[in-house]
Amino acid sequence: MKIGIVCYPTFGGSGVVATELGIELSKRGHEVHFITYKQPVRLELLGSHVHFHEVVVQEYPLFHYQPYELALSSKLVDMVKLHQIEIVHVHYAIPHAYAAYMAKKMLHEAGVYLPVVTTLHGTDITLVGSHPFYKTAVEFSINKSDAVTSVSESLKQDTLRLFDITNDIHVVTNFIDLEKHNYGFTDCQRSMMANDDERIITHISNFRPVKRIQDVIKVFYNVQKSIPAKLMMVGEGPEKEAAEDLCANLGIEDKVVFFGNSNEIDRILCFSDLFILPSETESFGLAALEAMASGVPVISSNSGGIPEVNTHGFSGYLSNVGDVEDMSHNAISILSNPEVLRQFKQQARQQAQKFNIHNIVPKYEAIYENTLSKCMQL
Ligand code: GMT
Repeated sequence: MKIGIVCYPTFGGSGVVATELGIELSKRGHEVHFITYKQPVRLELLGSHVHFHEVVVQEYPLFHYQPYELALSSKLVDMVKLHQIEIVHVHYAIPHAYAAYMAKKMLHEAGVYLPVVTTLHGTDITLVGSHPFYKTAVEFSINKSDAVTSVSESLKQDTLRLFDITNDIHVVTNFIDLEKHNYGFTDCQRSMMANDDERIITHISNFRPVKRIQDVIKVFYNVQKSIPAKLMMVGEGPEKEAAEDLCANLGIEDKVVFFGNSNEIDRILCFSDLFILPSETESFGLAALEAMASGVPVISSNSGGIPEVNTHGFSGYLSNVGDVEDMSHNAISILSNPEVLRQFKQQARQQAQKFNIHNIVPKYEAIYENTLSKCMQL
């Protein structure tokens, strides 16, 4: 198939999922065209099966807001015609599903039928999409998509609760390429980060309020009082400065490393002993899955789709949002006993197997094929 993929090319989970999906589809023989404003961060492999088409928005002083969705829908029309793209898969409803619908309409005028698959990722529904400013257009474009998927059952239920949805929503969970996460990798330069007797705790996110990164620091503060430990904070975002201040106020700044955004997530996870994800809400929690794939157990909140990813007492533990005491207690219970830690690490890796890329990507292929054949019959 010739498949167009529209996504945010930045460090967010939806962009990572879209990129990994495109790479895997290309390995499975499909021709993949990424259409977005920048080459996706994890897309190193451009080749005969993977193409990138840049959406350029010309700055014009009259516009207070530059019209990205207009440029995107024009680019989609042009690329579909030029490369005979058969189906387009948009990740994150805003504004991608809306722009794809416009492209579909324009192509229809030219006698070309373009089926659109929309994947809902989380904040496009729970935080941003359901806001009255956007709701009408988001609901419309979800209902006009030829197929809709969501990354967890929890997100599907949120979508049905927040919008008036007339379309079916298929749950296709996020996935992981286990071969990219070298469990048992020994050359991970752990000694550069911590002493042998110290445990390494890691958090990776976009440091937005929804991630509750102050809770990460507070849990770490409690843990390091009884177990020698270091904290790795990976990412950039609006809450970073406040988190640095909190570390200074608690007197633990020498035990916390702020990395910024990193392309070496697997290297950092390789020397981590525990991952903390205390989010207010999370449709899935891809970062937790990446941690588990590297054999890192997860201490998380129990909100949204996280319980579908992290199993309490097996791959880690779940607590109520904001229950720092419970999270600290759970973290200490895993880290204080080497045999318990070894077992949780093994179970975390086992849990990640449920989301093996080789089992999930065929589900998207089946959706593309069904959508294409349904559209042929119209
Ligand atoms: O977590 C974010 O703020 C970024 C956001 C995104 O658009 O990349 O993540 C969402 O999609 C990810 C990939 O499907 C999910 O793993 C995250 O749980 C989801 N974030 C939220 O629901 C807050």
